[in-house]
Amino acid sequence: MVDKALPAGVRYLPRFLDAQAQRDLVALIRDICRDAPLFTPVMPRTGKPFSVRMTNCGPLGWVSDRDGYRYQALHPQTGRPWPPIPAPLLDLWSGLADFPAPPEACLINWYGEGARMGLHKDSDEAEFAAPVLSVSLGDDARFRIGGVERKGPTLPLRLMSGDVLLMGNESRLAFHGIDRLYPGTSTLLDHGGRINLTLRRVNPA
Ligand code: MD3
Ligand code: FE
Repeated sequence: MVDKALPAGVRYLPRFLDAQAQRDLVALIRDICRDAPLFTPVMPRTGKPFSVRMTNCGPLGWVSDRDGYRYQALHPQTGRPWPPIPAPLLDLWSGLADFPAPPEACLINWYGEGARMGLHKDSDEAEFAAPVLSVSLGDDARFRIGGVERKGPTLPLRLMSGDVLLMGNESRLAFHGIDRLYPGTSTLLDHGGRINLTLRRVNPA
């Protein structure tokens, strides 16, 4: 089983969400994007645009611009607070995260054809005792996870629509990224592409 080869601290729940739960989430995300439009983040200093578009829901949202990476309470373009995290996602966290406080941020990543996310670690949070909970929707993607050092072996994992992945403990600060999409592998999204949701605790409980 692929599960056996996963790094310590990773919990992989393939197809945890059934087709109806996936459709319900897509409808909720569509509403969120009407209020908090997707934006194209840029790399700190260089200003190079990401190929992934993003938005957030929750009291805090993750942003990247020329000034750096950070969490903030307001959408960078509308200046409004992010919409709340929908109840089904809060329930998912309560059921799976094994952490006594709710997530503060849900980063919504939208991948079109050709979008990818380079190897990185998620370290802008102040609370690493909480896991990151990820939900994949739409087209399959090749995810890659390594260790806490950038060098060293990485393990590829094909993420599919409805998959839930929890990164806690030893894996919380592991390097990871998305190598590529497999276009046309899901009919969930009308125009194809992939959505990834990551629920995060930012501040200590
Ligand atoms: C492993 N997103 O938003 S989700 C990100 O599919 C991010 O959009 C990818 O990496 C995506 O930061 C991967 C799976 C994931 C999320 C967070 C992690 C894996 C992780 C944190 C630590 C280790
Ligand atoms: Fe990440």
